[in-house]
Amino acid sequence: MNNNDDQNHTLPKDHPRYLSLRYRHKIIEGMKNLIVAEAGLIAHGRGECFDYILGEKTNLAAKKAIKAAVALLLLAKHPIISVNGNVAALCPNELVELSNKLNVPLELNLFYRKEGRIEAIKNMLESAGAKNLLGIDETSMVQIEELSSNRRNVDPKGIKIADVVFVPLEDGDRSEALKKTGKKVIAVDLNPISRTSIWADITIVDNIVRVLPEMITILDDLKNLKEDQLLEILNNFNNKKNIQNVLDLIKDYIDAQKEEAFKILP
Ligand code: PTJ
Repeated sequence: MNNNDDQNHTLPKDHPRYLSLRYRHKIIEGMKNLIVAEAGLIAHGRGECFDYILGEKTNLAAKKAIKAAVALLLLAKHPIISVNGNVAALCPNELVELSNKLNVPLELNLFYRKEGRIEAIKNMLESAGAKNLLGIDETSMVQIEELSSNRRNVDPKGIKIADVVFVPLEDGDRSEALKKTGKKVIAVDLNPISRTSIWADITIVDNIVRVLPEMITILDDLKNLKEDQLLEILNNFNNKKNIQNVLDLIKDYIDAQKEEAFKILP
């Protein structure tokens, strides 16, 4: 009898949706290995939908947000990169490379707790070369009172004392809660009008699989800048305006598709 484990994930490289399918299968494999929560599949699907109407490429607004985000991470005193199951499954190597190059720890902070998940994600990231992993020892966790979800349990050496929290894709209430504790939030979310996107100080509306490599490249450009030059980048960045530009871009993209989409027909 067939079950979910019998699916054949061999992907022909010339498939027109090859990349999209490859990432979809990483999420499915991640779920089988406990890295991704069941709801992570649905979250990924929602992301794919937004990615489609953004043209599946990094837009100018995202590039500006990425530059501001890297500047803020370089200026921060106690920055932290928060990790959930989807990000660990989609791009563990890039996550670790960014963490190591910035010398910023990765903290596991999961919405869905399930036995074995922390261990599975830890193993995945350590195989990718992670040196500085927090959020592993559940007995030493402290709480962020402003948050009601599982994410309230944080590492006393990480999110708890952080001044800047980099939050790749996730559910909605955390940017708001983190901001109420005086922290700055950098979010990556393909949905430009999610609560996460609206509350964040810097919102990168793009796919995490493209964002992390771009951040690594930009980091090489910015790492030798002086503090006042980094501050200038931040001062020139307006998050609300940037998100509004993304919304305009979606409108323009959909308008263009009224003709473009049909060009694949003979
Ligand atoms: O691993 P856990 O337990 O911490 O759970 C992680 C998920 C993602 C399941 C949890 O945070 C969740 O349920 O998130 P939501 O509320 O579904 O929100 C996910 C957001 O990420 C949505 O706004 C999606 O559009 C967006 N998104 C999904 N995939 C990507 C993405 N944004 C950027 N890149 C993606 N690849």
